[in-house]
Amino acid sequence: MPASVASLEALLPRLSSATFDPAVFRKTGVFVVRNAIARDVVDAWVSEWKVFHATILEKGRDVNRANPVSLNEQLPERLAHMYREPVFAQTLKAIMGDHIALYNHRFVIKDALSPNKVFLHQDSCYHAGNLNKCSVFVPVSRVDKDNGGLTFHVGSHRLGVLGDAGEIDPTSFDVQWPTVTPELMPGDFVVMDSRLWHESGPNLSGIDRIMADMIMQPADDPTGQELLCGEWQTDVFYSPKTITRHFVNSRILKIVKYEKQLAQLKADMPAQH
Ligand SMILES: O=C(O)CCC(=O)C(=O)O
Ligand SMILES: [Fe+2]
Repeated sequence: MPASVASLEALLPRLSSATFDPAVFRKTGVFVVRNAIARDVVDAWVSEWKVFHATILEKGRDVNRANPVSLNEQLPERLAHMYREPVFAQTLKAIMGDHIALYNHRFVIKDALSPNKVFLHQDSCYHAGNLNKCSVFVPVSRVDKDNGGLTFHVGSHRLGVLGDAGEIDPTSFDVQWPTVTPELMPGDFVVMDSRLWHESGPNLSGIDRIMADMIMQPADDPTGQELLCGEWQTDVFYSPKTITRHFVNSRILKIVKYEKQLAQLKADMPAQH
């Protein structure tokens, strides 16, 4: 085992604490900040989620076909702007500097309509702009192994962007990273380097697993959506949400084209008896 991986094992007990430790985070690529959000703020999020979920479930929600855990529905006001709570940018200053912006804010949920596992992957290959982004995962319910909590492959961000997007085979590498599946409660949050490998199991307990996934980055990135602290460090911007319009041809455009062709071929096939 490389010495750097042996030293990661030793860091595991230190990647979860009431105080963010940037030196540990740089090596591990993941850190759990415990009990760090004001109780009244967290309670308001939890109760707003309960009302929202009851009402969307009543109507039946539109499950995202490409990524079932990623919530499509428009969030109510307070949940839509959770990322503005100062503790998040304040924490990230230690690794990103004084000027920080939002890249994307969404919810990733495992309820009765999206209970399945999420395969091992890194997020960076799906992002536009610079590669120094972090996810801040904020639980709005209990999160543990039984309801499909995230497992992180500690230190794997060191391999950088792997150059393709999809399910990673961890056994194919010479180096094996230690894994952690932290139990989380509302009030905690996780900081994860977007290059870090992560996955999650199915929701077996049936207790809804609800988390916000807010991606933050230094404010010099032209894909910034909203300034969180400091000042903008760029005067050019573009939106990652409509990225295909900037391509004459691309992998995404090809997949869309091939899927349409496949659906047409299936529709044209004589019925099987
Ligand atoms: O919600 C999960 O368990 C994982 C979601 C995730 O990693 C993603 O959508 O990129
Ligand atoms: Fe992910």
